[in-house]
Amino acid sequence: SSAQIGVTGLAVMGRNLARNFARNGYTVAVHNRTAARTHALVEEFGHEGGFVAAETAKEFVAALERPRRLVVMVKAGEPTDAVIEEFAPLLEPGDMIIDGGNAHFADTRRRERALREQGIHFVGMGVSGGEEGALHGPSIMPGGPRESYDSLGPMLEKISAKAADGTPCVTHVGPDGAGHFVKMVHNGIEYADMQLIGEAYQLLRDVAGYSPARIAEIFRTWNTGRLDSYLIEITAEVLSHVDAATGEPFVDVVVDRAEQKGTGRWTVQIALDLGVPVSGIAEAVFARSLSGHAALREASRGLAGPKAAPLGEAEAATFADRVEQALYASKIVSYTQGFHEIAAGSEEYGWDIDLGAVSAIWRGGCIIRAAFLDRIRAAYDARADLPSLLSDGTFAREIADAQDDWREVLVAATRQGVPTPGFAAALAYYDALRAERLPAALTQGQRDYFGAHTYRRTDREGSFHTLWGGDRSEVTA
Ligand code: NBP
Repeated sequence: SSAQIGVTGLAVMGRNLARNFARNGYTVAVHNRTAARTHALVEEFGHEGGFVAAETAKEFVAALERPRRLVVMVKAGEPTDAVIEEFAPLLEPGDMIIDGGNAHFADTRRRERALREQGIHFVGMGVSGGEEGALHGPSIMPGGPRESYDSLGPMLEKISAKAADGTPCVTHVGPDGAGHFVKMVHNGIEYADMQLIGEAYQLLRDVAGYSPARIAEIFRTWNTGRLDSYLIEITAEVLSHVDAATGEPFVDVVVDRAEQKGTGRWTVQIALDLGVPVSGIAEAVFARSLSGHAALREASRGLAGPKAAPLGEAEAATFADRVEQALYASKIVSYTQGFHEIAAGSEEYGWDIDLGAVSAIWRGGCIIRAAFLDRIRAAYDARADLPSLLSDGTFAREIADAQDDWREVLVAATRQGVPTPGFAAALAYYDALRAERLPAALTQGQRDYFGAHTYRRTDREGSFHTLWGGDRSEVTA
């Protein structure tokens, strides 16, 4: 028993994570259902560090020093349960099973509860950064029992990404499903970021009349400012790429139907359950779904509407600046909504999640890494119980400065018929929050009319009902 950590499940993610541990000086036991993968890993990358290849579950467990740390990197869902069923009987109290897959946090809660009874520490661990991140340093979001982090944390801190200030992008997020919950919301925010970037691109293309190559240059410029982020950077790369076969811009030869694996959808489903308005993330999920409805889109192609007429050169440049403002303001709203969901999940499940620490570990390694996250961290560090990111003075001021342009962009989009559900949902959220009065009062009246659901009054305590079918007098409910 010489290995400090073990990884089972050696597809792209597991293999690269195992290599990352080995490159950082740990001896890593490696195992995979199909042993060929295990041998291939050791053959190809054995020179990178200390690997112990295990063919069977028994050999794998025997190779690990105690308390055992066993990382599971298999396909989320039933495969994870199958692996737990296989390994749990071979483990002893105090050993750790660390699930690095994209599990649903409710599954993680269930698994944690079951394994706790056997004295096994189950760590649901969100990992972001794709295969490159897994190898060179991901952002890591471990949940589970606090004491497991004491022994696991230092290893994770070694292999994780480091923020610009050198801080490891990993923290103990909270008990049981907290880590996977935060990873889920990370992915929801990622969907929203991508949708907003997509809308900015479409506006620059159709309203400003710019070519993909020119838009790539604009994104490169934006990437030197407050929008500095991995997603903006790769957007410029994708937009400037030219298809070798046709000589056309790559973005023009790709079928425009976006796919999804499910974490964005989960973010919205859970938000609905928690009653948290994540309208921007929802629009991003729906936009992908709509894009995939090929037959529906085909059947709707002849519907009436304006055709975008590109602006002149000078106006286009002004418009591009406005789009940057709209994108930035909408991004603030997306993160506001995502952090609201984390706060609500933390409250519901008693996780006590430190929102500042979450934004800090997203500064490096993960897909949404951005300079912006440092500012979110600063906002929560200044006030841990910030009711909303929008109530932070800096963000409120930035939105105030951006809003005229944000509105102008939406006017242009609406006039020219360019769909901008993300920008529009973000602005509607902002305007709804700042509204003195909402039509929810009318909604309450309607509900009372057809269903006697009662309402509260602005001037007196209590619940009331109007006798709509009678003399319309008011009674106390
Ligand atoms: P996959 O999600 O493609 O899973 C393949 C692995 O699962 C193989 O090792 C396979 O073993 C194993 N496996 C399956 Br399938 N069924 C099994 C079973 N019943 N018992 C034991 N092993 C089983 O791999 P991946 O893309 O490397 O992702 C791994 C995890 O990391 C997933 O949960 C994923 O959602 C998550 N994740 C992925 C990314 C990414 O960018 N790809 C990023 C972040 C998180 P075999 O070799 O014997 O078939």
